[in-house]
Amino acid sequence: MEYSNLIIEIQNNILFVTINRPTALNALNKVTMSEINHLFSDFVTNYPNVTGVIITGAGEKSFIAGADIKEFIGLDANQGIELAQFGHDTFNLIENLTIPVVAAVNGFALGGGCELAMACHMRVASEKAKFGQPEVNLGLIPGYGGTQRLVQYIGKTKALELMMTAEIISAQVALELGLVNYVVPAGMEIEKSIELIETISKKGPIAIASIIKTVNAFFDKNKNGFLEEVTNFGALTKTADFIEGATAFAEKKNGYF
Ligand code: DAK
Repeated sequence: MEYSNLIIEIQNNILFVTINRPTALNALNKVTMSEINHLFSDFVTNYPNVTGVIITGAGEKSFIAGADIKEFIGLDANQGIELAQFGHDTFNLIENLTIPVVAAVNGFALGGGCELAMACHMRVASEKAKFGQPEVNLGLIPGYGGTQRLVQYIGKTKALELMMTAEIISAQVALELGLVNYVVPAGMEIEKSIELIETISKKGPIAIASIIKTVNAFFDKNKNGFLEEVTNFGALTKTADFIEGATAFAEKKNGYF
């Protein structure tokens, strides 16, 4: 499918997604959200050889400056619920993808932008990046999973403070709070994201998929994460990846190390 607000490129089996609305600082309007949803639905079937995804924003200033505020004016409660549910469904597709997804945060990651970055498995921030959930300034709360994921990453104490004060924090503070994995010099965020994906792609892909699935179970109130771990561990012992990895170790050959 041709996308109007996403640029998609594949290089060395990594799929790069650039949110491309630089004149609106890449704000997530309905079309962009639909395109993201379309891209991540049936992703593994459509892109069987892709080993990882990197999401970034077009231009030098912004990753994503939020949901498109101009589209929210005049929404009624039902439309609000529908939009929020669609946002949740879309970001859950990213979170549950069985290959690593890294947000290369090149600038503002505010509101829905911070929420999208948090749905990714890892975040690499440029030293210029800024993070925040300033919805309260609009009389709103985060609507794309931010109230839940921010607590998961940085704990209730600071999450409540950031959401209630609408404070925008630097990349360095985001690192100290545990919101991002790395802060790198401006312009190096894609390179560092590639390095992470290349490291992961040398490991057994079935085990990587299982790590994502099992860790996500911790946050799923309908699942017992420990039980999931036992079951998923058992399932991996039958895989060719395990047999190959363990045999290579025993024979002192290069395996997944
Ligand atoms: N939406 C729409 N347009 C935006 C935008 C946004 N979030 N952020 C920036 N833009 C547009 C600006 O309107 C401006 O457009 P023109 O006026 O040139 O047409 C252009 O991008 C450049 O922005 P600025 O001129 O403002 O650039 P500055 O460098 O001066 O300032 C800034 C950068 C990031 C500090 C500023 O643009 C800003 O404060 N932006 C808004 C940040 C923000 O509050 N983001 C929204 C967070 S709330 C929901 C689900 C989710 C959400 C809400 C509801 N439901 C299901 C109902 C989530 C809400 C949010 O994300």
